[in-house]
Amino acid sequence: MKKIAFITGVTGQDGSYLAELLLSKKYIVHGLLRRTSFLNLDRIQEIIDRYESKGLLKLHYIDLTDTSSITNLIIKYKPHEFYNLASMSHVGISYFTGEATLNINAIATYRILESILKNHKKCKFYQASSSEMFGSTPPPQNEKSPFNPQSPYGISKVAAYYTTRYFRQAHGLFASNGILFNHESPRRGLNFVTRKITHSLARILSGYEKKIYLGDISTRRDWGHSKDYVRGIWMILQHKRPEDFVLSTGKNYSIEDFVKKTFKILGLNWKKFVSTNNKNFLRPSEVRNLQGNSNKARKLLKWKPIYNLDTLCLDMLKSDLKLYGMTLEQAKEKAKKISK
Ligand code: NAP
Ligand code: G4F
Repeated sequence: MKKIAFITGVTGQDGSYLAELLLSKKYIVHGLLRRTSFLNLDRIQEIIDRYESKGLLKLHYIDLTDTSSITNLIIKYKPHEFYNLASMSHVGISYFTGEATLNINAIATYRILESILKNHKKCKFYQASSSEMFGSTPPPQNEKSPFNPQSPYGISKVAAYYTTRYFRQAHGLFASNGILFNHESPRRGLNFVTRKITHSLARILSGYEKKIYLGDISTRRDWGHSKDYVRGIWMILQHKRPEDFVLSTGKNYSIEDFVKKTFKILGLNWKKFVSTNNKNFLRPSEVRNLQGNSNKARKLLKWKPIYNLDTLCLDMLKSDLKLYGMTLEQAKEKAKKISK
């Protein structure tokens, strides 16, 4: 019998890669998405075209503030695995939308777990926890490091993390947290810093923009590739016991390093094209330094990332250049002209 998986946040970066991975492993995937005024299926259009008519991918509208919209689907389809990836995932925006962020990220996790407990206790549950929970705790951070969240987003993720542990410890659910450090890809949202840099650089070369306006570029992150991390997410639910795991590369770089690497691919001097410390992108409190220790996942799950920061930057830049009709070689030629 085919396994059935539910994915909230299927239209997002990780949700789309995870859906592809599970379909390649012969799962039947149910993607749970919210209603938007303009359909937002770009990241999953390819798998919709390939799998929906065969009944292998089904999409359902839900609302994370509406328990019955989720409960009805759990009762009807009895999923083997439930991946809770939906969230208001932008840290900077969470300072302006704190209440909604807590509702979607934290209380919805409680709603889903309570529904699983009442209606389908055998279902395994994955919670998308975040390195942002460590906040000001100095690196390296692992599963035992204390949480010191610095934003409404961080607070919401800590609440969801403990909710997941509570349903595991008090009620015996197979419920696990993946504590994932930053991971990026060509499908990353445009207002996260890495994609903003690669996408804006492609626009500069195409003549649509002159400069990239950033905030604090001295903060440090441990960046991996989403494709590597969704493989780890799946492995966490295949482990024999429900447990919490950090996924990270173990290396960290500043935002400035990311800018330098990306511009270097095209031989451009970044200082001519980047403006920093713009107040629109500064946060009331910063997470300055994230660097994960993922030894537990590497040992118990045999997980390890394939991409490093150089291959990640190249993948993202090439993809954004392609969006603007350029190959890497053509972009290098244009770069020579604009740097004169
Ligand atoms: P993402 O690209 O921003 O995707 C978020 C998904 O959540 C989208 O499908 C979005 O739907 C959905 N969503 C947001 N608000 C919703 C709501 N009110 N109701 C229903 N769906 C809603 O994020 P991601 O990078 O794939 O991250 C996946 C998860 O991992 C998130 O929970 C994030 O917080 C967590 N995480 C991410 C990272 C990272 O570095 N990427 C690291 C640690 C943890 P729309 O498409 O309609 O907006
Ligand atoms: O790309 P960011 O917005 O990612 P952030 O805040 O680290 O959050 C991401 O990673 C978390 C895991 O640790 C996830 F849980 C979360 O969902 C999300 O995926 O910002 C990275 C850094 C920050 O220090 C920010 O202040 O870049 C700095 N930054 C500087 N200029 C900027 C900008 N960030 C953004 N988004 N835009 C700027 O112009």
